Amino acid sequence: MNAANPRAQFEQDGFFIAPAVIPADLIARVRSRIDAVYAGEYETGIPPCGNPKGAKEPPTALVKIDNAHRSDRTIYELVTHPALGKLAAAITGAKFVQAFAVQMLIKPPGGSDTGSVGWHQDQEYWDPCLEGELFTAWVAISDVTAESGPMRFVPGSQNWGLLKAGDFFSANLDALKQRIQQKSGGQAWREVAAVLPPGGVSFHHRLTVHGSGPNLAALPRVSFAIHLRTEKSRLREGVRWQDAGYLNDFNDPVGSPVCYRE
Ligand SMILES: O=C(O)CCC(=O)C(=O)O
Repeated sequence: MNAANPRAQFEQDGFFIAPAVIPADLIARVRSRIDAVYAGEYETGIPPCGNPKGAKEPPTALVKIDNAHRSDRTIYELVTHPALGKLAAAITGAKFVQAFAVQMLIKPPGGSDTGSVGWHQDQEYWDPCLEGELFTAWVAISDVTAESGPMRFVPGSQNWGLLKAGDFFSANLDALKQRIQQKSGGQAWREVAAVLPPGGVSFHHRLTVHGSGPNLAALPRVSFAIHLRTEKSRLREGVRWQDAGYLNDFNDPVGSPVCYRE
């Protein structure tokens, strides 16, 4: 791991694991707002995608709530924290970094594979709408240990091209691995777990293969995946924002806040 040169590390591996960059007091405030949003309390009056009425019971499967930063000011503060934007710019060499979608993720304890995320490349989901330099900052809110089902990255897979062989929503990681390896032409497969303290952040390229297994720890694994773009990205010709699902219009400062500008 080349911690002294995050950009070189990101280019080589397709991901970079940073130490804690978000202050502990903000993480603590965000943690309580996650429970509020999960329960359906929307501070700004704007509901997130995928949780219209809120939930009464603790989750038993992976919870993925999109764009909670539009619903809650503390979560917006996390997404726009200057340390995050600065590091994102350093990793990519960008002049401009903007968030265009945010996933709030709760992986419940209990070891069930309903908490797993299947191997995939993020670009599989964005490709119909977006092109260019896109990547993700994944922020740990809880302590993400080897037992809690951390994200795992396949180093170098950002160079395999867009394979369209993954599936975020499948728990059959072995079958997906086989399919992806086959489509990649039999590339060597190695996995690195992104173990992170609360406030720690990992960054991954749009084509890096990643997934995660069940949470075998005692507490929920809680995080945000903040999807980012640089000035070298764009909405595809002919695509309209109203057809872009959970992706926020780049011209909407609430949905797509600017995280860094040179
Ligand atoms: O949280 C996970 O385990 C997977 C998240 C993910 O797929 C992403 O951040 O792109």
